[in-house]
Amino acid sequence: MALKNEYLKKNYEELSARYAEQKEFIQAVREFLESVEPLIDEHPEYEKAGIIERIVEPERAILFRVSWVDDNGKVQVNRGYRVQFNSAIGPYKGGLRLHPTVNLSVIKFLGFEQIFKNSLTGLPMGGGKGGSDFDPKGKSDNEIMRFCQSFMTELAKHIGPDTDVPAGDIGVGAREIGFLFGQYKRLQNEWTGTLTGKGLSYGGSLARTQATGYGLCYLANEMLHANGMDFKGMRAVISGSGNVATYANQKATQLGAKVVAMSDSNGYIVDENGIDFNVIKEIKEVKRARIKTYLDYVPSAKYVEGCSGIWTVPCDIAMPCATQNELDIEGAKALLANGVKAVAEGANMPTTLEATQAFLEAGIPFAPAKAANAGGVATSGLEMSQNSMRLSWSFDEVDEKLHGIMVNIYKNISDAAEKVGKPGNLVVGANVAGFIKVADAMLAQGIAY
Ligand code: NDP
Ligand code: 2IT
Repeated sequence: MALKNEYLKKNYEELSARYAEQKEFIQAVREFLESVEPLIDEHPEYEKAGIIERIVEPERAILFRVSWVDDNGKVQVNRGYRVQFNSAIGPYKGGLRLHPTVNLSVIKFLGFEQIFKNSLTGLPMGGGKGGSDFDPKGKSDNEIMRFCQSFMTELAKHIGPDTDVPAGDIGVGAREIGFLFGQYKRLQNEWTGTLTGKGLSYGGSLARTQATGYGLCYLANEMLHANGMDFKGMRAVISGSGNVATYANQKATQLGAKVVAMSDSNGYIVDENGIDFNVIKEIKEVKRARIKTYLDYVPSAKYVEGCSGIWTVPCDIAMPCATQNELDIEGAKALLANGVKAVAEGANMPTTLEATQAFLEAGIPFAPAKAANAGGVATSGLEMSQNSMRLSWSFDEVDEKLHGIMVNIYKNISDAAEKVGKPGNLVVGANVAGFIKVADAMLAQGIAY
């Protein structure tokens, strides 16, 4: 798809020249601009107020050195990032990613998408993202702790309960949030809910751990129903085996699907009897082991080296839940050839632009990340509310609110798609619906903001 609107074209060309090396960021912006084109054509006030020029530039990007001492007494240095992208509708909100592939482009694409995702939740949260190129794999608990403390020593200067509220993402789970929170509290001498995804004993919300995977299935279920389908009896393939994938497996199974394949960055497993949630949880949350270990528990399962082959496993619904651009055109072709009926993105931007186009052209219902994985940050928003009110809701209360939010998101994005003349195109619907609220808030708050 090519941009036709001159204003958008000019913005895209200038941005891709200015940040030529930031491939992931440019990719995320491209999809967004293509989606909002019909809206921009109809609303000259956005161009007049320079909304696009402003929305593609972060309000603030903080880059910092993170030095820490490893178990051998050696000094290590990593790069830390926090991109505070947009605070028009609420304090910056978004996860922290610890992975060797983290760079400014990755954090900017994640922060950019977070703006619209958070808007879709209906909760007052702006967009932000952060992280570091630190690799948690193979590090001891003490090394993780020292890294998190050093990272937070700088980050603490820039965040706060009404300023910026980080959470987890790849490589950041309950253990890391605990270390980060402890250091933040030590430095500020104040207990506030400045991080979400906290442990239940110190202000965390029930169901936050499950929220992204559950929310993904709740939204996917709405999409399936709207297209005369149901999880019941479906074969599902879920890539990844981290937080999102694990709980997507549990909920998809509860809803009647059979999850036949899951993966990590080394390879994938196939279990024709349906992958056992409890085994994955044990391997990943307790043992922190590789997915290959599944065969020690279920010897009848199969392990295949290399993660990209997972898309050759025949399935009715594919749910990429690992990382960006993990589902490319080759993967899409394999899925389509095997008769895939729906795709729902658990990870952020897991499907390349070309692969997304292939699914849309084939008429496959496709739930984009911004909408489909918004259940995690939505429940983070619910954690912030509980912290502010100094009370805790039950698991069922939070789960019910999460379910309501996902049903609402589905409705809003499908309505928005229809309104701009692209019925059924949820990529367009999610970008348009997420954008309108943010753009209108920016308009109301004036240019110098
Ligand atoms: P985890 O760290 O818990 O798990 C990540 C999983 O993805 C692991 O199985 C990991 O395999 C795999 N993976 C990571 N990077 C790569 C890579 N470069 N190539 C292949 N596989 C990879 O992270 P989450 O489950 O939290 O996050 C997964 C995705 O979901 C991310 O895109 C994240 O941004 C997104 N997301 C997360 C939310 C949350 O609440 N946690 C909310 C919304 C979106 P390995 O162990 O081998 O590295
Ligand atoms: O990508 C995401 O939405 C997250 N990693 C969750 C962010 C959050 O603040 O809970």
